[in-house]
Amino acid sequence: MDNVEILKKWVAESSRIVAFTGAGVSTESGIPDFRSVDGLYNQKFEYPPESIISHSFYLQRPAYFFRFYREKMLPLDFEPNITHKVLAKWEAQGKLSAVVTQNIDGLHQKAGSKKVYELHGSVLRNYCTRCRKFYPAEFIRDSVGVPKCTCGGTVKPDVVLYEEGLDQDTVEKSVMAIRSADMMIVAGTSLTVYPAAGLINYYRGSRLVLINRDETPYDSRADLVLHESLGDVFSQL
Ligand code: CNA
Repeated sequence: MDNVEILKKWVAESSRIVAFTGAGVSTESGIPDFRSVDGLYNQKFEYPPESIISHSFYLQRPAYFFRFYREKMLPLDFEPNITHKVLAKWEAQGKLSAVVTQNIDGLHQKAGSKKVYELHGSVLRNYCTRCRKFYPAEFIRDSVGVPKCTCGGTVKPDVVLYEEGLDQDTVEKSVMAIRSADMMIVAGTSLTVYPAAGLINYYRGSRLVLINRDETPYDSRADLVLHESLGDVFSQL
């Protein structure tokens, strides 16, 4: 049996699949990831992208932060691809209990997934840091310079920047879903960003599947590894 056949069999036999996804799930929708050859980290900027999207940079140079954010991190007008859609279908069929994602693009929900734990937040939610008023992503896109609320406060995307902590409630729900999963599919992530990557350690089953074009530090721990394009794999499922 080849790897995709094994994967198909395991999916058919499972009823509490958890998908743990990263930026690689959305590259086939047209959104660049961070670490692929054509990803954001391999493009030339005045500062390393890791610095620009850190909390201290956001505080020190907000105008620069928002220019970069609008140009490179605000992926509006993109559509879910086959991977997002298959995961949503499995949830509707009662086979998948949750998607735990590092993505901030909202594409899992756009594909129809309901239970999505967004470890790193979402570009679709934005709040005034002073009065907590909500703003949609279009407000950030259409603003100039540092986006300001009517009260004068800065409107900040609900996205977890480097140096910022994860939302505890989201982490706890993710851990609960992963702990009770009978299969875990890790897809499109380099598994280098912590603490998110460490959540894999909560999986206790024997069907840990890694689907990623490049190798990851967890390859040797997985029960099945596919170094393939997600679109190629998921279009067969
Ligand atoms: P990453 O470190 O850029 O890794 C992505 C991985 O996906 C790489 O190892 C690639 O080999 C793999 N990959 C890319 N395209 C495909 C494909 N079509 N098929 C199979 N494998 C593929 O991204 P991570 O998610 O691991 O890093 C975590 C960061 C990236 C999170 O904080 C995210 O918020 C952030 N990010 C999110 C988005 C988004 O929301 N779409 C985009 C860019 C970065």
